Amino acid sequence: SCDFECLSCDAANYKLMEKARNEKIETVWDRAEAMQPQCGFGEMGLCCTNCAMGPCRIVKVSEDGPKKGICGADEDTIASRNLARSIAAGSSAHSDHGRDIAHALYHAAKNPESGYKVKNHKKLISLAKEWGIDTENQDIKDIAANVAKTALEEFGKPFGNLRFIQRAPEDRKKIWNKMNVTPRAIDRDIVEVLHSTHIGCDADYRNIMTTAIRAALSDGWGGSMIGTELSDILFGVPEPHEIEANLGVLKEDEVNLVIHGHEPTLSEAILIAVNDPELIELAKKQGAEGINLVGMCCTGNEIAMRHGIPMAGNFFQQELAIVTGAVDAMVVDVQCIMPALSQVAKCYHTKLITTSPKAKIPGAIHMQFNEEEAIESAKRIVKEAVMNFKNRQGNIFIPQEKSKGFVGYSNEAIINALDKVTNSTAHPSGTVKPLADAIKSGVLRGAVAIVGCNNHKVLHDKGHVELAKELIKNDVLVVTTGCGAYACIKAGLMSKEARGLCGKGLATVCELVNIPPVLHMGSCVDISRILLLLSELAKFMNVDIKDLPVAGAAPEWMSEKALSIGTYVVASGVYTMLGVAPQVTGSDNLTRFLTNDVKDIYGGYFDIESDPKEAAKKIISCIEEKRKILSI
Ligand code: NFS
Repeated sequence: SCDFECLSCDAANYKLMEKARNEKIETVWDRAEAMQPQCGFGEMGLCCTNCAMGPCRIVKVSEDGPKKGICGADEDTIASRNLARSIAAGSSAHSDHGRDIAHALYHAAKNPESGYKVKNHKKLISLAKEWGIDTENQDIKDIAANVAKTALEEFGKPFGNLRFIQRAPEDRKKIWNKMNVTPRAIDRDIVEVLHSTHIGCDADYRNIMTTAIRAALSDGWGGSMIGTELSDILFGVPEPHEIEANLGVLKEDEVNLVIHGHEPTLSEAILIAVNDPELIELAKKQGAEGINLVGMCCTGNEIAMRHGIPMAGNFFQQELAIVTGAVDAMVVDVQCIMPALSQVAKCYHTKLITTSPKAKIPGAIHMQFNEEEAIESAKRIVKEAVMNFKNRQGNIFIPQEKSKGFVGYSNEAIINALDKVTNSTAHPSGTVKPLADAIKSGVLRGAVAIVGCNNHKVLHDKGHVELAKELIKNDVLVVTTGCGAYACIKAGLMSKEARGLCGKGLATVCELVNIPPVLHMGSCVDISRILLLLSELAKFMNVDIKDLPVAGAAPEWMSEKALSIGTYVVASGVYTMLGVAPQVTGSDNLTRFLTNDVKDIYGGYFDIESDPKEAAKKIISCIEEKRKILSI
C-alpha cells in the first residue's frame, strides 16, 4: 500500500513494515511520526545546554522572547558552538575507529594470540617509507609495529602537524596554513573544540568554525585516513567482485549472523570464525545447513569490499532485519546501532550481542571482543549465534528482494581498471592519467561522491538513488560509500546493466573499462580514499582540488560523523550538497558562512536541497562552471 511506499523506496521493506505493524513492533518510522512536530529551537540550533544556568533558547520566530542566553551568548555563538561540538563528536568516532585499527595492526605484529596477520606487505612498506620508517633488512613484523606506533602517535603528538597532510596538493596546504586550520594531532584538535565551546570561552562564530574545521580535517586527513590505510594493510586492499545485497540475502535454512556497526577488526575476526570447521559442524548438529554471515551498515561495507560478504541492509533496515524472525544473532560494535534493536529483538528469538565497552545496550547480551585474542573471542560470539538457531519461532518471513552488483573500488582498483584499457606505452601505468583524460575530453563531465546515512526527513533510499540516476544520465560518474552505497547497490546501480541508464559518454567509459557507473568505494572512513583520489587528480592536472569538476552529496545524512565529513570535504575544496538542513538555520550569519563565505576561503561550500532532481541540476551546473574555468 502507499502507506509504506511513502516511507521507503525499497520494496524489500514493505512486507516487513507490515509484519512489524501486525506484530505491534515499533520501528524508526513510527517513532519519527510520534516525534512530530520536532522542536523548533533544536531544529534551528538555538537551544543551548552547555551550562547549568540553561537550558537557554533564542526566540527567532517573533519579536518577543529572549535573543541572548543567560551568559549573553547570541544565536551565532549558540548555533556555531552546537555545530562545532557535533563535528568534534563525529571526528572522534571516525578517529577512535582509526585508533582501534592501529592497535590491531600492532597486535598483528607483536601478539600471535590475536590471530590477526598483516595481509598487504606492499602497502605497509610504502606507508613505512612515506613516514620515514626504516624498512631495509627489517622484519615485516617490526615494520608493522613501527607503522602502528607512528599512527598512534598521530593522536597526541605534542608538536608538528599530521603526517597525511603532506598528501594534499600544495595550494590546499597553503590555504589551510593561511587559515590556521592545518591539523596538528587528532585528539588535540578535537579537545580544543570541546574546550573552546565551554561556557565563557570562544564566542566568535567564525573562530569557533576555524577550530571545528581543524578538528574535521583531523578526521578526513587523520583518523579516517589512518583507519582506511591501516585496514588495507591489515586486511587487504579491496578489489572488484560481484556480490548480493538486500534483506533477501538472509537464509531460511542457515544460521543467520548479521554483523552490524563499523570496525573491521571485529567483522574480519567473525568472518574467520564462521568458517571454522568445528562451528560449521556445530551448526549442522543444530539442524542448520551452515552459517550465513551478512553485513549491515559500514562494517558490512568493509567485508563486502574485501571478501564478498553480502550486504544485508543499511541504517533504516536494522530493525527490519530482526523483524524477519530469521536472524539468529545480530552482532554489533560501535556507531549507528539503534538502541531500539533490543526492544525489537525481545519480540523474536534474535540475540542482540554487543561487543565493545564503548557501546552497551540495555537488554542486549554483552560479549566483550578482545583484540588481544580476536579470533577466540569471535568464535565464542559465533557459537552463541549457532546455538540460537534451534530457538527460532514460527513467525519467519524473508523477503525475496535482493540484487547483484560490483563492489571493491579502492583507488588502486580504479587505477588498475583504467590502466588495462589505455596504451601503457603512452604513459606510465598506475597514474590517474586515464581518468584525467576522460574528464578533460568531456566524455565524463565530472564525478560526484554520494555518501551518508538514512534520515526519515527524506524518503528512505530515494535521496541516494534518484540523485545517482540523474547524475549518471548526465555523464557524471558516481562514487559512493556508507549507507548511500547500500541504496545504490540495492537499486541495481552497481550492475553492468546500469550502463543502460547512463548518458552516452559515461556508458562508453563503463563499457571500455568494464565498470558500473556507480562505484562502491567502501565505508564512511573510506571517504579518505576519495580525498586521496582527488588529490592525485588535482596534482596530475596541476590544479587544486577546488578546481576539479567534482562534488559531494549527502542526500539522507543524519549523523555527527556526516557533519564532520561534510566539513572536511568542504574545507578540502569540494562543493557539497546536503539533502537535509543542518541544525544551524537559526543563525543567519553561520548559515551564510557555511553556504557562501567559505567558498571564497576554501573553494568548497554547502548547498541544501531536498529534491534529488533539483539537487542534481545544481550539482551539474557547478560541475559545468568548473569545466568552463578550466577551459575543458
Ligand atoms: Ni556513515 Fe556508517 Fe550509515 Fe551514516 Fe551510519 S553506517 S559511518 S554514519 S548511518 S552512512
